Amino acid sequence: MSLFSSLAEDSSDPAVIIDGLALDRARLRRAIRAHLAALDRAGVAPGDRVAVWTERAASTVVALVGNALGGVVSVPLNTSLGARELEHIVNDARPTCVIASDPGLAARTPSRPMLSAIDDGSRGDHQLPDRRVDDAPLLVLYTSGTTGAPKGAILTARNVASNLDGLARAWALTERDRIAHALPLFHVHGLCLGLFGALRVGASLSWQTRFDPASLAASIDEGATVVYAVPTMYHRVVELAERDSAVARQLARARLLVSGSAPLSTREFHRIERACGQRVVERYGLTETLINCAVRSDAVARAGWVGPAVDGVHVELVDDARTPSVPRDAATIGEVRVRGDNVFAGYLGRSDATAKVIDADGWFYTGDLAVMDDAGWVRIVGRRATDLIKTGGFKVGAGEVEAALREHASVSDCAVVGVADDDLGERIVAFVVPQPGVERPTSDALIAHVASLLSAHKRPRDVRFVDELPRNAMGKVVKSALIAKP
Ligand code: MCA
Ligand code: AMP
Repeated sequence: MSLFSSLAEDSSDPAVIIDGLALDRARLRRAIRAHLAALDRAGVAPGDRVAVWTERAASTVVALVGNALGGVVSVPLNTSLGARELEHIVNDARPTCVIASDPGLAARTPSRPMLSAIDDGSRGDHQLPDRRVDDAPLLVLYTSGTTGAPKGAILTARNVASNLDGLARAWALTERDRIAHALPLFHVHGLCLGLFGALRVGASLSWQTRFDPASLAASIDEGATVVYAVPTMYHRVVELAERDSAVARQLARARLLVSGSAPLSTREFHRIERACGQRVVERYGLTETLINCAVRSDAVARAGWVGPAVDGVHVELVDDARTPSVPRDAATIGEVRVRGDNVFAGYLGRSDATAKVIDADGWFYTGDLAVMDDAGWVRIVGRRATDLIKTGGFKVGAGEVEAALREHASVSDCAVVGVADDDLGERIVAFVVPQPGVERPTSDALIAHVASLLSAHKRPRDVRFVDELPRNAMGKVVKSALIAKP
């Protein structure tokens, strides 16, 4: 079966609606043909890696879908990438070329040949290449770890297609659905589940390129049946729905509200149910494994539970010795490990790091701590690493932010932690020891400094100046003491 067979069929429903502008299947096919012709002219061959600046525009959709169909491996780039992170990704992924429409973005990646994504010179409706579901790489997605720079997770066509098929069964997705989301296209959630997921089942996608709670809710009135969002977005939508009954009525009309990328708090789950009568369906995944567990649309969602394994995924809880002896009693905590076609092909050029997370039997160790009940439902209760922060649904390594802060001349020492936050889930807070004899920087200057080197979402939201950091007898910073600080 091919990856996006629905694209070949015509439908009265648009394939993608971008900020209200509809792109039907014939128009999308034409734009993709033109894109593939441009890749050809640039000498890009199947299997090559091509970086795509994920601008908030139709050109991004065309480039990402076109690359997938042409067998070209996309490396999506967040448009807010700072200098240090961009340099790392380009050096690590070594893309054959970079796709950008915006001249400002094109100028930021000067050492690579540049392609403008929509070259609409072509006329007529041509057939698209038939991309089979194979084990060749489809995407390289950069994801943060506890230490060091982000690693490129290689996802194959089979990883993505098998997982999307499992999710389509879990949520009874069909070509009659319209999925609405306001997520970026440089991560699994917006790109794989949202864009590729809609195309795989033949549903239409309403992509809002900027998140606005009222517009996301309004998309349901405009025909969306399913909403994909991170908990921060649901938090902001329900704040609005509590004040505005029209918004609550819009939410009530959705067939399915799906939350993922971070835990949806019990409080928000109940608030949403009170406001609009809908129980949000949670699902749980990682960049490296796509989605492991999902509450099915025909089940009764329970606050805090992410549901059973998605079809095709094996999910187990293991103890510290990696033995699957953890009872399914909804109380005993173990680490989640998963196996199946969903598990990625490894980190680009990092067999050492890959070997740490995948064992000889193909089990991937998530680092997430959970309990399981006797029906196989999973509740995530924490994670092994304290140096990983989930903020607004984005994963951020504390070490990466600390390294960026240390590049500032006025920082002598620092420690970065995630502090519980009603809106973002976790808020990045930096504790900074100023360099003696140097003028103390403002918080805003340090925040802007981090944003200039990394992505905007990796910037601290708070900077606290301290004389020294709490350390244990081994000299290691005691982060729990910092998190506990008021
Ligand atoms: C503000 N901005 C700045 C600064 N201050 N830029 C530079 N320096 C500064 N000092 C800019 C930002 O660039 C941005 O601009 C705008 O201000 C607002 O940014 P921000 O404050 O970060 O937005 P927010 O309101 O905090 O964003 C909340 C959000 C966002 C919309 C919910 O966190 C979000 O999109 N989350 C989605 C995360 C996601 O997709 N995760 C999937 C991971 P501009 O507006 O121009 O950008 S995949 C995954 O986890 C797995 C597989 C799974 O299970 O799904
Ligand atoms: P990422 O690498 O950005 O895909 O982040 C993956 C991590 O997000 C997982 O290891 C979990 O810690 C967290 N995560 C994703 N979805 C959920 C969820 N529904 N509940 C709790 N944590 C989640």
